[in-house]
Amino acid sequence: MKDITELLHIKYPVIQGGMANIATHQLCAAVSNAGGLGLLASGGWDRTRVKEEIIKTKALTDKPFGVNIMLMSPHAEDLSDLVIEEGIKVVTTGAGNPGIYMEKWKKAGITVIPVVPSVALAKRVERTGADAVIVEGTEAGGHIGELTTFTLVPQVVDAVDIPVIAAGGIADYRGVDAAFALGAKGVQVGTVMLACVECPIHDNYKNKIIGARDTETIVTGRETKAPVRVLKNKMAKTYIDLSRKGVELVELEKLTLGSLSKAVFDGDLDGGSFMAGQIAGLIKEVHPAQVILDGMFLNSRYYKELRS
Ligand code: TUI
Repeated sequence: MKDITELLHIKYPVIQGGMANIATHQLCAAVSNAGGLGLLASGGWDRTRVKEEIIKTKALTDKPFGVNIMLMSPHAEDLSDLVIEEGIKVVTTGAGNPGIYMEKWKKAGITVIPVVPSVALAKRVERTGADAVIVEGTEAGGHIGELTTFTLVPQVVDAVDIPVIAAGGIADYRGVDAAFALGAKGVQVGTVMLACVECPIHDNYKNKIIGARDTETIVTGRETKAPVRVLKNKMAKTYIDLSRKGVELVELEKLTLGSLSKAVFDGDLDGGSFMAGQIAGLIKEVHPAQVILDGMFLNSRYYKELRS
């Protein structure tokens, strides 16, 4: 089985999560320049905006980077063609089954790595040609599945023959070593990159992450098809009340993305949706992307073994 670093032509076996409104050219290029695989997010953006971000990223790095396509996005179909036209080498997907796009992406020579929340979907995407899977546990921030990273990763490792990349709850070298011990060949990180210098979010968002306690996240919309993990605040309470009252899912999705923008751009502490994973409580300082990735891998026993 190919090593993730060989598959993706990167130094460290780490992918940065494709966080909507957050994973812009600044963050993506910083992670790629630091030796990981930076990703541009696409949730909430149309074709024109994603194309702009791709052009800006290409100007900031000559290292590989990828695009994440959030499959619930109304622009997913458009973006599925854009990545081919722009010669993007790696596509990750989230929030759905990318089956309908697989054939054309594979024909275009794209390395496709879907995020999966279950063994069943991991097996299905392997059958349709996925090169690897990102197995995301419920510890993650944003839209999540039911199972924990600790339980899901080894089950998927046993069920598929493609490399497994673990996500959800990983923010330092101990998380990396735990993921590798479970059989993963790489990790994806999101929350820890929110607290990186190059991450273009409001300071209130970064401060909320580094000030978070272990119990600070909550899952909104558990009764909808799109549960989302956020830091607790007034907005999270409003969302939970509305979804309990049975408000339509599309309305809740609009509310989610709208309030995410309020968090990211305005730092609106009451009205924003501060998506973050359970590992936020471990993150105490803001560092450059390079310092975060060096710390994760140079201290990792498994990475040292891999290199020796
Ligand atoms: O996608 C994410 N995290 C996200 S997307 C997002 S934006 C958003 N906007 C409005 C409502 C909800 C979200 C914020 N955070 N992570 C990857 C992920 N994918 N987590 C869970 C899944 C998933 C869930 C079901 C992947 C596939 C899936 O398949 C169901 C099926 O079709 O079989």
